[in-house]
Amino acid sequence: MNIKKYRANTTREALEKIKNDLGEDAFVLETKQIRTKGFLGIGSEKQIEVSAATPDSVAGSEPNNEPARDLRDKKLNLSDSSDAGPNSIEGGEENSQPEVQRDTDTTLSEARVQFTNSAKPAFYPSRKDVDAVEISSRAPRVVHSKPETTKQLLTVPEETAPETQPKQVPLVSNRELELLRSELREVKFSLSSLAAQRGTPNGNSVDLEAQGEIFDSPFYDTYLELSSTGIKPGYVREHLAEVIEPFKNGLIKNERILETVLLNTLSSKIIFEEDPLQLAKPAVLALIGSTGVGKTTTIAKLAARVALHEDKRVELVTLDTYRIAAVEQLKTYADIIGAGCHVVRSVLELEAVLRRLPDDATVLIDTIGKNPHDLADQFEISDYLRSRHDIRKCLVMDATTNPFDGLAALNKFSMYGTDCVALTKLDETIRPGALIEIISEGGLPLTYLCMGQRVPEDLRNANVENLASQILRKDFRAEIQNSLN
Ligand SMILES: Nc1nc2c(ncn2[C@@H]2O[C@H](COP(=O)(O)OP(=O)(O)O)[C@@H](O)[C@H]2O)c(=O)[nH]1
Ligand SMILES: [Mg+2]
Repeated sequence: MNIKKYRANTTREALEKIKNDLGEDAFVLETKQIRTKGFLGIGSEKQIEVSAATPDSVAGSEPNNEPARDLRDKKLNLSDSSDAGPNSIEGGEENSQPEVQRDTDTTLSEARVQFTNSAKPAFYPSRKDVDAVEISSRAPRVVHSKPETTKQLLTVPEETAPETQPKQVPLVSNRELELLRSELREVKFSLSSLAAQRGTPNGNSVDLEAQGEIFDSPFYDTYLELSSTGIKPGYVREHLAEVIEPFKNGLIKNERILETVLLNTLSSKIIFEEDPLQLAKPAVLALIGSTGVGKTTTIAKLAARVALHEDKRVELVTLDTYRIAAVEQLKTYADIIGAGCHVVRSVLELEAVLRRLPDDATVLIDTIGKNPHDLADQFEISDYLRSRHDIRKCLVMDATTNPFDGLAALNKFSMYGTDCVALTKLDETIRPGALIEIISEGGLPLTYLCMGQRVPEDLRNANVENLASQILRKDFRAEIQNSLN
């Protein structure tokens, strides 16, 4: 490798030297500004240092000589860069300014120089007396040299060696190695937790080898998107693993993967229950739950649906005498719907009202909203309701609740003998899947879905399709996509 470095006050001077020394076919490898040593830094001067090689030596670093030949056809212009700095190399065309990488540690700019005495392109403000060297209007190709070649390039012949040898930086620092090691540890950790999931609670083992493919396209997008709806990533992985083979066999199309995985996840994790109010024998339904989760509103929705759409008799009973407004709220709904309304203050009063009501009436009981961590004064009513198997107890859960509080509510309100769950405020969260694990683990069937304040429109019976379409709402997906990007 015959590489030489030339120093001069201007690039033009350096190029002249190169031309005289190496001939007109020489290649410029690098141009940089250096400072000559002075005495204790005094008297040091700025100079231009140009590294150049003859075509044979550069072509030799390529697997074949094609690029070198290509470059022979390209005219390159180098202007005097002593004013503008060593990196200021511009294209011959106006507004076209190809940048040449000059980092000799890793790359080698393949700019072939042809010296012309006539061309004087307008490159720099101070171009008046510059004898320009032509530069290609197209950006020169940056060639990544092989490690050995780089090493060789860094070995500068003695007579042209610069005062300060470029320092060879180690390829990987100790810190990077440490980081890599800790990342490896994390990967191992994740793999072992995956392995621990091989036996799922329902006995279906998850194929660990198949799970590896989950992290490849197109499965990984589905994994990310469904996980970000709040559905437990472990559930998503489990059901993604099931679609890998059908996808490979062409049984599932790419655009159906997400939907298929979601439907499979929901139907395998959640028990969906038919609306108990639709059964032949009208049911008595009590709504239980924390303050403000939507019990009274859901009662109004249910009452309106039964009374107005099914033209059946509806009786509303409220135990929520703690707030006057709560009684008024229920009475207002009862008036609009044309339902009976009864206010009771004790278990005895409740029992008396229930006994009086006709058998053909659909009875909806509104209970007091309570902090699930403070149910000490609720034992009487909870014992009563738990003992009444003919009264269905529906736990109302707000879908915006975080899973930990959801789990607490599910456990605490179980003292009422809760039989099913209504999920409200699905319209208020982009992570409607977050409570799915809680409901699934709790083992209670899901009965109703509420997704707004409108009575009775924003009420659906819970089933796989209704819940899936709520989770995949277009506006939510757009937000999820934004957050993923
Ligand atoms: N966005 C939305 N708001 C709801 C939903 N259900 C109830 N709400 C609102 O939540 C608030 C509390 O509802 P309420 O029925 O009084 O709760 P309660 O204390 O459990 O009886 C009210 O402003 C309702 O309009 C729902 O599904 N979506
Ligand atoms: Mg209420």
